[in-house]
Amino acid sequence: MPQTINVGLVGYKFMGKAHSNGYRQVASFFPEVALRPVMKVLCGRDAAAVQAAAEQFGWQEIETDWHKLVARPDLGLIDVSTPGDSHAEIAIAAAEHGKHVFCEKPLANTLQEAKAMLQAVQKAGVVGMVNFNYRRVPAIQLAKQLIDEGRIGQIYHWRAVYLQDWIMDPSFPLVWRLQKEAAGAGALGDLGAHIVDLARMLVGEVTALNGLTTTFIKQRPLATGTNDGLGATAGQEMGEVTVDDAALFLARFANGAVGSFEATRFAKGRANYNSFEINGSKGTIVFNLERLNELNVFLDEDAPDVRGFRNVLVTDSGAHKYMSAWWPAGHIIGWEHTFTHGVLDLLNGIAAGQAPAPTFEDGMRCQAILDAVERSAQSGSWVEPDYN
Ligand code: SOE
Repeated sequence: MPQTINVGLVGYKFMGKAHSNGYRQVASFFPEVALRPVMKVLCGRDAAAVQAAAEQFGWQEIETDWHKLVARPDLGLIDVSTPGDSHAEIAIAAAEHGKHVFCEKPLANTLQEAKAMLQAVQKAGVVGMVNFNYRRVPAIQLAKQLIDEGRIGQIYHWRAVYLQDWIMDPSFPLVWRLQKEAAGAGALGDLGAHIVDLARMLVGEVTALNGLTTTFIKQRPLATGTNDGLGATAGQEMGEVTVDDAALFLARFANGAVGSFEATRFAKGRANYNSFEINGSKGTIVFNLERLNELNVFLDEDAPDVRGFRNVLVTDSGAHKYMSAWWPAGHIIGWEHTFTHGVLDLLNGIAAGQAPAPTFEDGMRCQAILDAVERSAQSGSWVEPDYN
């Protein structure tokens, strides 16, 4: 009989749904997974809504108080899929109860919280993993492989944008993602965090940066009813937007590469445009989430007469990470598969007693970079991330 682990998930909206799908799919497609997740308890404050979500997603029980959830002796893994303002307290309490922790990105709302979370998992000796899901797009894994094999040579440039447009209407309400106390930051933390994490995985550590942030629409109608960004409606009263609408920065990496990063919610027509280009001494790699099964590459190693940019369809079960579990070559996968891949690596990591990347240490380092962007935006000068 395969070994199992009982999971308690806090949060049942957008991310709760995406994580639930990961737990549901993982053993069906990756039967070799070292620990099979039992979808034991779904947790949220509104009992009726959590009950409905538990039935929809396939959780056995519900709980309305996360303090009770993390104290349950039958649970081995706590998944934190709430807005950022509760990540630290839930994750720290879970670690103190000896639970492994899977936390939605970004790890925390502040660098101080991220450091406390890292300390808590280290002290408890439990696995702490952050769900930066784009690491687990097979095409991005191929980019990593090409870099690790030296096939694009020394990296000179990282150029990344993460663009959305869902809050451009000035009458769009002041949902939690636009409030600093709840979300920590705006486009910087929500979208910039993803491209920072990818840059750290693909290029290396950021040593210094110079950034700017801006808020184009400073007042918005307060949200009525739900405050979660999907079903929220605008009321009469106005409130202040306390996060950035856009953040841009230039960075230096430890290996000598230089990079540019842009995260915005004001790029008309770009619903979820996450793209990067890496230029090395022997090749170039281009990725665009809208074509997530493809990697565009230019490699000097090709014969000169056919050398040029080519699109690799990253769906080959023999050649491409995670793809042997899914469909025959050419049968593409989607955004939700990245969550299944994350859950797979998490469960294998727990079984092996080793936190898979991105660990809480990676999450803290990402937070240090976001923190540095905010400090630089205020001072107007180059700053160094505080990793200590
Ligand atoms: C909303 O901006 C959002 O869902 C982010 O929170 C996710 O992390 C990103 O993957 C897609 O956009």
